[in-house]
This record gives sequence, structure tokens and C-alpha cells, in this order.
Amino acid sequence: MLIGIVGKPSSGKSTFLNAACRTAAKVGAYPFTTIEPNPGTAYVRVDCICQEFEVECNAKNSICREGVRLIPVDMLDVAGLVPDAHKGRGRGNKFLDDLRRADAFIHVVDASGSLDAEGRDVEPGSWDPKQDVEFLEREISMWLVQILQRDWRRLSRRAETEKMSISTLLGEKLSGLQILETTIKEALRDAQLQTDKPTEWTDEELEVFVQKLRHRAKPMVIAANKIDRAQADHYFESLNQLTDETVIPCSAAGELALRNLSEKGIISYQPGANQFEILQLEKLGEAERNQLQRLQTEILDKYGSTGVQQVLNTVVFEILQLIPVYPVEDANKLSDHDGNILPDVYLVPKGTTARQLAYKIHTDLGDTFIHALDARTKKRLADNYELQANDVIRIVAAGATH
Ligand SMILES: Nc1nc2c(ncn2[C@@H]2O[C@H](COP(=O)(O)OP(=O)(O)OP(=O)(O)O)[C@@H](O)[C@H]2O)c(=O)[nH]1
Ligand SMILES: [Mg+2]
Repeated sequence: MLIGIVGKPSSGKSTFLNAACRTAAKVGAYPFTTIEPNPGTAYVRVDCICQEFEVECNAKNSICREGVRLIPVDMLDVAGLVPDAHKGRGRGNKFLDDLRRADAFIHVVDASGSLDAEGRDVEPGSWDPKQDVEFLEREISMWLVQILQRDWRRLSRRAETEKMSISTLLGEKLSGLQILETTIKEALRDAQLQTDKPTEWTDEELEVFVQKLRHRAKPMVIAANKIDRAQADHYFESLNQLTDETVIPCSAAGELALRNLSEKGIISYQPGANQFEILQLEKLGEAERNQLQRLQTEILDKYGSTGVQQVLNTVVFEILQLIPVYPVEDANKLSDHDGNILPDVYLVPKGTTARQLAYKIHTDLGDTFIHALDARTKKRLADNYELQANDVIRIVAAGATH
């Protein structure tokens, strides 16, 4: 799974990546600090089922820390987008091709209104960030339009002359963008387009279709960043009212500071928490003490967290609607064949069946699937059983078990 971090220059994308992934991507108070994309691995956090089963995990594909399972998700921070990037302005929009595989985007917005459209400093509060939301969604749509337009004529003619479904042809064309034919069909319905006459679609109609497709295929959460600065709470409220996207108040810089101090052992802090504990007060200078005090009262007390972890969990569990499931090979010991307890957790879309899980683990396991077993009840589950969050599943297959 891949989550893309997008937004205008200097909104705090690389700071968000560094806070979430403990990377060292270059950060700078000037536009286009990032040119080449920065990859990272963040973790979403769920209560691990080891507590319920009263066992100690030997987590392999994830981390279990004091009953909290940290599940890795890949992230990619890219260059800043500016209005009319699709016409080549700024760094253009070609770099978004690195985000073809992205399942969702985090739009990092400067909620303090201190940067213009190009990411240059302006009087704090003088730039209304709602413009950033509008232009960014348009630029992402235009990126998709340009991908489609490359051979739209040939594709639409072929659909009509060969009497092929336009959704099937679009599905083939867009498979590299992780877009399924079912999603395309839904977007065509949303756009109310005549699917038997694609050659007659106007450019505007194609754009409407792409907007609907973007909304479904590349869903977005808005991180109202720099919430620690003046004016930001006001703009956060108005952003929240303006758009149907989820908007989460966020201080990437605050999270970064807390994680840095926590890693040095100076404070104790769990990402996502609404408080921290100072362990080594003597190691903090007066400025740092004041900064921590402000972080507590102006961010954690006010918003409940720095927002970074909440943005990640919202993308994975609310927007993408993924659920954690634990495959095991021994349903009694809850282990793999080496005896590791609850080694793996998979994030799968709601509605995933037992057989689909088998395919995710290994193609052979899917092909030779016989039935699955619920480790809690020891009941057999059919191939079309829809997995539930926190299921512990053994897959029984011909020749191989898991
Ligand atoms: N006050 C405050 N400043 C922040 C926050 N997040 C980032 N910044 C600052 O904003 C500036 C830009 O941060 P970057 O992370 O480099 O922004 P970016 O979006 O990656 O910028 P480009 O790579 O140029 O597109 C830096 O000076 C950061 O320290 C935040 O939550 N609060
Ligand atoms: Mg950057």
C-alpha cells in the first residue's frame, strides 16, 4: 500500500514525512526544497489481539509494542504542486507519475495562510487555504485527464467500432494507476455519461468523469498543517465546512519535535497521544521547556493530538476502509510453522473473502484453497466468507496450509 503526500510548496510535506516515518528528507523555508521524491515507511496503530488471547507476539511483518500493533504503510513525499502545473508551471505535474501506485493522498495544507499559491511567504493569515484545496484537486484531475487524453481518440473509437465496453478499455488503460474497472463503472455512473458513445464526449465531460474517478480512486485526506501558528484554527474551521473531504488539524513540526525528544529518551511519548511525560527535565533548556509547554496547551489539549497519527489512521481505516486480519498456520497456537505467535497482520479492504486473503498470502494458497478456519471459534469458513476486523484465520489448502 502506498500513500502519497501532496500539496503546494512549503506546506510541510517533507516535515510530515519525517515526523511520520523518521526519515531525514530535506526541509526548507523556501519553495521546491523537494525535487526528487522521498520515500518512507509510517505505521498505523491498532490494539493488537495478543491482549485478548493473552499471548506474547513474535511479530514479523509488523511491530507489537505493549499491546499496540504497528502496521507499516509506504509513503511518498513529492515536489510541491502549483496552479497550472499541468501546463508546465513550477515543477510541472509529471512527477505525480511517481504516485501512480498510490491508494490515497494526504493533502498537506498550510492552514495558517502564510504562503501564497506558489509557496512564497506572505503576511500570516492573508492567504485563504481554501484556494489550495480547490486548485490541488483540479491539478490532480488534470494529471489524470492528460494520462487519458494521450490516446483517448483511439480508445473511444475502438470502443464503438469493436463494440467493446468503454469501462473495460479504460480499465486496461488505467490498470497501472491501480484503478479497477468497478471503480471506473461507478465514476461513469456518477458523471452520468453515455457509455455507448464515448467519441461524442466533450472535453468538459471527460473532465467531469475524471473528477469523479479521482474522488473514488485516489481519495484524499486534508492535513490542516501548521495548526500551531496564529490564524490556523480559524482557517481549519472554514476548511472543514467547505469540503466533503475529511480535514484534520495537524502540526507536523510539533510531532517531529516530540518524536525527536522521545527517541533521545528525554520525554516519553506515544504517537497519537494527547500528552507526554518529561523524563529528563535537566536535559531541556528553557526555550525547549517553553516549546513543550506550548505544544501541550496549544495543540495536544486543544486538538487531542498533533494530528499526524490521526491523519494516517484516518486514511487507512476510514477512507480506504481497510481492516486488520491475522493469518496463522496453527489455529491452536496462533503461530506460523516456526512457532512465531501472531507473526503477521494484513490490512485488507472490507469485504475481502477468505480465498482472496489466501491469494494475498500466496497464489498457490489461493489456487489450492479448501477452506479456512476461524481460530477463535474453530469453525470452518467457506471461500466466500467475508473477513471481519481482527479475524485470526488459518487457511487450509491442498498440499499447503497456512
Ligand atoms: N510552524 C510550523 N512550521 C512547519 C510545520 N510543518 C512544516 N513547517 C515549516 O514549513 C517549512 C517548509 O517545510 P517543508 O517540510 O520543507 O515543506 P514541503 O511542503 O516539503 O516544501 P517543498 O518540498 O518545497 O514543496 C519549513 O520551514 C518547516 O519547518 C508545522 O506544523 N508548523
Ligand atoms: Mg518537501
